Amino acid sequence: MKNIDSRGHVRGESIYLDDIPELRGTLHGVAFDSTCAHGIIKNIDYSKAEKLAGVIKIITSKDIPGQNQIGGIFPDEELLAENEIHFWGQPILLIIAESQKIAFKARKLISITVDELPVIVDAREAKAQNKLVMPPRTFKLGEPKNKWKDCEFIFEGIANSNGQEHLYIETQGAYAVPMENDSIRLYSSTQGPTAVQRITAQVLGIPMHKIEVDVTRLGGGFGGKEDQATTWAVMAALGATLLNRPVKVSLHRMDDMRMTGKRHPYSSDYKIGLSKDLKILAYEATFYQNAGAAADLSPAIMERTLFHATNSYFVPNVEVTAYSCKTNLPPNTAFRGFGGPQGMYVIEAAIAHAAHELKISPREIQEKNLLQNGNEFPYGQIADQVEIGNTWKDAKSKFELEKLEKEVAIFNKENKHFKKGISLMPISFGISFTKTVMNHARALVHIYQDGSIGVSTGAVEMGQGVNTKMVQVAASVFSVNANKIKLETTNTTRVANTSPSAASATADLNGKALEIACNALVKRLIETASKHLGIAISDVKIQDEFVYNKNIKTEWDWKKLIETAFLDRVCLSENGHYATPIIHYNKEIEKGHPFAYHVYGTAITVVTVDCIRGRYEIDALKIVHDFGKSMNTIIDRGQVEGAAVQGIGWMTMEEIIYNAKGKLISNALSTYKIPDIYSVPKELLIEQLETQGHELAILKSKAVGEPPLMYGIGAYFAIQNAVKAFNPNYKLKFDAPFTPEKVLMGLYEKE
Ligand code: LUZ
Ligand code: MOS
Repeated sequence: MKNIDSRGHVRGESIYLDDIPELRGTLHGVAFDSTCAHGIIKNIDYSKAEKLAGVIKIITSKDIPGQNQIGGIFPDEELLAENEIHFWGQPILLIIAESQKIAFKARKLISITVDELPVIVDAREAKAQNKLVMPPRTFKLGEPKNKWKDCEFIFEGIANSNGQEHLYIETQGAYAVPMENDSIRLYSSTQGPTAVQRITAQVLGIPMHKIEVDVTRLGGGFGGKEDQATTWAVMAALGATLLNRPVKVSLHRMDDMRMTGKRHPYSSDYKIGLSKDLKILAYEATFYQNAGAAADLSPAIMERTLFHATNSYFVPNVEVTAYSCKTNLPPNTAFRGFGGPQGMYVIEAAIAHAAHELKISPREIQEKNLLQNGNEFPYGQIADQVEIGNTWKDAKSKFELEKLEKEVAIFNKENKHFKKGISLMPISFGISFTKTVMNHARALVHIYQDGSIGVSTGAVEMGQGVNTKMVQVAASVFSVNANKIKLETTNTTRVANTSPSAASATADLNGKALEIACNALVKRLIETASKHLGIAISDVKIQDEFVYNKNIKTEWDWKKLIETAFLDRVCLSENGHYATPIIHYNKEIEKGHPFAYHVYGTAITVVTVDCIRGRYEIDALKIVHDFGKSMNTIIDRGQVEGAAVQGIGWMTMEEIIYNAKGKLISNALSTYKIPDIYSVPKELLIEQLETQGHELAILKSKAVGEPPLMYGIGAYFAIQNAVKAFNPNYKLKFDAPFTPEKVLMGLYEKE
């Protein structure tokens, strides 16, 4: 089935926040933000700005009717800074004007004096000063401390990975419209409508039922709108409440880049111990997560780093510890993979390090330690239905790995100024919110009396195709044509208390809820048909919009069935609720079964490095991916392609730079490079693993949003192998992204 949005997208008719027609009298909000990263506000002078024609109001923290508090996990983040500033770009005032242009002009007229305080931008420095968001956490399996003496080889080192800008095409924004009786309708470009509703209620000091959040779709989220869409929605609602007029806040790209958090940079220590036959006997790692100036989702992200610290390998003795370090950067936040990639990168670095010293290919180590059924993860879950070995085997055979390796070797022998590198990257990603209580969803289904169907769920469409999948679920349960089904906007009045669309789990959670609702309706319809047609309930079947008696088609079509049920006063609406079974987790002992299942895959990456210029191209990315039984191959392949390229961007070229004072230097698309059409792999092959799929995946079609991002990690090691092929003096470093500058330095590094 084609993506239901493709026609609208291509014709420019799809509705994003800025496409919502503005009501007469709509005002525009722009944040005035801090120009230093840490300090105490001494004085703010906005008298000139206030007098500018078209400026309606300058809102300060004192105008907030409820709590000046937007923290999602911990209450540690003000909407508008009152006294102390914690990061460069922190909102201090909200300017409301007749147009955004006027508001921007007014912003330039505001002056502020701040008593500056010391700025910390580095996670390890924050840890040294004991500035932590929360106490550290440790996952442990076996006894690594006692195991080192049994290891034939031990290697230790440091691996750093940098942040990543979400760069959703649609920037953050919201539009608030005052309704009667102090209610507000809030259109928000958010992955988490309920989070927006809850925090807005808190800031305005009103109950949640006064706020209706409505989301048609997002122009991309990638995690950046899981928690941080809230800020802007709350600002719009605050303006609308104080002025009783519609208020829109829609961020300029550079404001968005400066004021919002990104993927967390990590600096990590690793220690890996291997036996003579290359079994990983012990692994220790300490992760220093750069959380930024407030908790945001950092504690949960830190947790997922620990969950994925051993990637696709079984290691019998593991001890991994993570610190969430408080710095003066914008609060870092969810980003596709949610800390998982940062954890996986470190063990891959440890393996690359070991292989380098032992003068073997990393894949010999990788292959010997792949996870198998019955293995225990460091957090206690027992691996089952493991597919990593199958994807690995398939990748090797389908893509003729040995031939590829030979070609690379020959190329490197024959070429002086160009070198190729190859790597393998296995992935295993746990599916479920790691916080068990978040794993539930609801769906509301109406069958209208003409037989057409309206579906509302808690899922937010952000380009990932979840709405198309929801249509497929309803169409398959009802056995009707997809054109009978309309996907409604995501709206907190229709579907309440939702978890954000995140964790790759949106189609599973909302799809299962929808399946439950549809099945309940089908049951009622079957009873109706049975009663009127005199067929035993067990013999009635609805198929392809007809009622069947056993396998014989009756006269009754879908329309007749619905009409009759309606006249029989049968309820044609249903609210389905789903909560993932099986999963549980005990934080006290750091053991449990947090994931419904895992997604597996293996990628082969081949690169060519230009050893004069330090530039590189990704020649090929060849993937065997475990889709389960994909319910929509086009959409799912699109997710794999997009995620893999995003992962490559993170590992190779996207370089977020803050200076020592905490100012974002890579603050626009001229200074922050993301993969373009020239930097995607020249050859991108995706093979589906033959598998039955998993019962807890919707229609056995596994979650696909985040896992393939981690294929991109392979690019780092492929480039490194090419650099090694050119320069025997190159000293192994794990400092992503591997930018052309770093490649060049590596190519000409001396003994
Ligand atoms: N968000 C969240 C996520 O709140 N919890 C998670 O476990 C998660 N995992 C991936 C992406 N977003
Ligand atoms: Mo996400 S990182 O699944 O919002």
